[in-house]
Amino acid sequence: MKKILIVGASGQIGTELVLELRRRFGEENVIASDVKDEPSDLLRNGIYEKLDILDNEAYLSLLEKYKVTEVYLLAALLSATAEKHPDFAWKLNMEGLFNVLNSAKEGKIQKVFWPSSIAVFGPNTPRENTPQYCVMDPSTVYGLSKLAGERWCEYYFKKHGVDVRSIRYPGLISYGSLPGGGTTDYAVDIFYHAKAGKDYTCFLKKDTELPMMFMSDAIKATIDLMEVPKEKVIIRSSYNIAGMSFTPEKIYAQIIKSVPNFKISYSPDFRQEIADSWPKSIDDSEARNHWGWSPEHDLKSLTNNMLEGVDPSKLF
Ligand code: NAD
Ligand code: AKB
Repeated sequence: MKKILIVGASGQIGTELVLELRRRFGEENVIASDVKDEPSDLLRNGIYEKLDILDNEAYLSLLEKYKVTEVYLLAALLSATAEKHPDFAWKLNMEGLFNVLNSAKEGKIQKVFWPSSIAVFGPNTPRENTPQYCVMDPSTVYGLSKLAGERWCEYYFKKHGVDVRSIRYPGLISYGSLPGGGTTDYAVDIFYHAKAGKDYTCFLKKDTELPMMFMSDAIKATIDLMEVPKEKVIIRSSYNIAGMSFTPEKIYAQIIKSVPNFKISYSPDFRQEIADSWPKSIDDSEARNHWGWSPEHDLKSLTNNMLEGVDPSKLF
C-alpha cells in the first residue's frame, strides 16, 4: 500500500501536489507536513502534521507512525531568500535532503522525489536551449545547493540503490498558493496586480527571458516521473523539463489582451543578476524520450488560467 509524505506541503508546489496526490491515491494515503503550525485551508481535506525536516528524529517517527513508503521533499529556501540567508539556506537545503536520502538508504522508505531547478546553471552555461549535460557553474547559494543535491542524489542511487527521482523545474506559475521567494515570482505577482486593477512594478528588466511553466504541467511531470517503472528513470541527478519561455514584456503583452488598462513599469533589483545567470530556454529531450514528458500549456493558456484563478485578496 502506497503511503506518501510531503515535506514542505504548504508551499507553492506542495499545496497543489498534495491535492492531486490525494485525488489519485486517496486522502488517507497522503500525509501533508510543513514547519508551519497549521495547514492552509486547501490542505484541510486530509492528514496534516507539523514537521521541521531538520529534526531527523521527528521525521523518522512520522515515517514510522504512518508506515510511509514515498517522500516528496519540497522544503527549501528559494533563490532570492537564500541570497539573504546563505548559511541557513545551505543548511536547510542540504540537511533536509540528507535526512530523506539516509532514510531511504536505511530501507525505511522505497522512493524519494526531490526537486532541482534551472538555478543549477550559471553564467557559462549555454543560455539558449540549455542541454541536459553542459557547463554548470551556478553563482547563487540556492544554485550551489541544488547542484550539490543533484550530485548526492545520483551518488545515493549508484552507491546505495536509493530510488530517487528529480526534475529541474523552471519558474512555476500558479494561483493556489503564493510563491515563496524566488527570482521568477514576478510572473505570478503580475497576475495579482492585473486582476486587482493595480499597476505593477517588475523587479526584472523587460527583456529578461526565463524558462517558465504552468503549475498543472509541473504536477503532471512530477507524478508521471514518480509513477514510471524504475528502468525508465535513466537520469538520477535531475531531468531538464521545459514548458515555455517569456520575458516580462511578453507576458505583459499577453495580459493586456484581457486587461487593457493594466500598466507595468520596471525597477530591476538584486534578482536581475540572478536571472541573468540562468538559461533563457531549456532542451528537455531526455525527459521526453525516457519517460514521455510533454507540457500542455503555452503562454496564452497560462495567462487565461491565471487571470481566471488568482484571488487578489490573498495578496492585498
Ligand atoms: P515554497 O517556499 O513555496 O514552499 C516551501 C515550503 O517548505 C513552505 O511551506 C515552508 O513553510 C516549508 N518549509 C520551510 N522550512 C521547512 C522545514 N525546516 N521543515 C519543513 N518544511 C519547511 O517553495 P516551492 O515553490 O513550493 O518549492 C518547493 C521545492 O521546489 C523547493 O525545493 C524549490 O527549490 C523547488 N523549486 C521550486 C520552483 C518554483 O518556481 N516554485 C522552481 C524550481 C524548483
Ligand atoms: C526561483 O526563482 O528561485 C525558483 C526557481 C526557478 O528555482 N522559482
